[in-house]
Amino acid sequence: MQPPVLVTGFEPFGNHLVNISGEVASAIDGRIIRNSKIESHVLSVDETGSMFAGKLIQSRDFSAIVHIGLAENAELPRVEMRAKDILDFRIPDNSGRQIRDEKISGDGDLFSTINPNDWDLNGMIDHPIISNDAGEFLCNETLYRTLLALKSNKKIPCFFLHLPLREKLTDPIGLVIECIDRMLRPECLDVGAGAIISDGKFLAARRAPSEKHAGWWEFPGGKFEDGEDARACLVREISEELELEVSVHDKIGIWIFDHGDVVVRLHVYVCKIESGEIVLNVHDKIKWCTGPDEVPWLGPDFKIAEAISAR
Ligand code: PCA
Repeated sequence: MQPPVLVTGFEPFGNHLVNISGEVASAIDGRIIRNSKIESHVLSVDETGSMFAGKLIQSRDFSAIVHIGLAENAELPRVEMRAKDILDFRIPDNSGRQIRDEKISGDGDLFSTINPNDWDLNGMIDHPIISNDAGEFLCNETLYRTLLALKSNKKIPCFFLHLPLREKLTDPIGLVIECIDRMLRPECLDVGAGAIISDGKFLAARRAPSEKHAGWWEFPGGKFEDGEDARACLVREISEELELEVSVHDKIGIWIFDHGDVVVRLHVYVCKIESGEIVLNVHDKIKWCTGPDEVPWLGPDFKIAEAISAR
């Protein structure tokens, strides 16, 4: 097992009788995600609560830290990327403390230690958005104090998830689990995938028996090499794999796909053959397709075939 994942939510505050954040945190206590057990705590909405995690991580090791809170005016879940060095409470906290326009440390804003570019946010439950403003109340204070305590240990992924009111969410537990999964999974590998189009058909290639994922069909392409962008990568990969010289045209889209051991970000572009005859170096068969259902695609390539067919 890996070290646990620390998840915190809050008690109700202000005129709220419930707080979705504390409920969700409690509901997932003890669950295991990618070999880490969730350890949940419901924090008091006051200075003690805001310091809880920062203190805990002085003596304990965690794989990831997720703070959850209620953003009463939000329409969508917010992935808070910045903790501001300011507190300005419109209402007193649960201990009666009301701070107006004061800095927390005076050292400036701090930033969450996650990389949401690797998260396929658009495909996640309840469509979370990136936010750079966690407010000036306890949620901001809590994230700030934890990031301050983490300053010397940037490797632990940590962020704050601000949830809207319960009725605006379809599956808050599912969303938090997805966020934790994203925090614990390996970083994305950038891969170019070429939709080689000729006479209105696109090329599918089957991976040879000696290759990983043998027998499955894919778009030709591969990992970016140092300094390459998607276009340069595609020109090189298609030359290596098929001995074709291609030109790279429109971008079809970007797909993030989790294979379990690796997570890939596929950059898909239309390619046209400029010269050469196909020689198969890593595949054992090709097919010119007109629709998405003609071969068994590897992982996300079916979705890509659908997107190409729809064009
Ligand atoms: N939301 C408040 C504090 C506790 C909570 O759940 C905030 O947004 O600061």
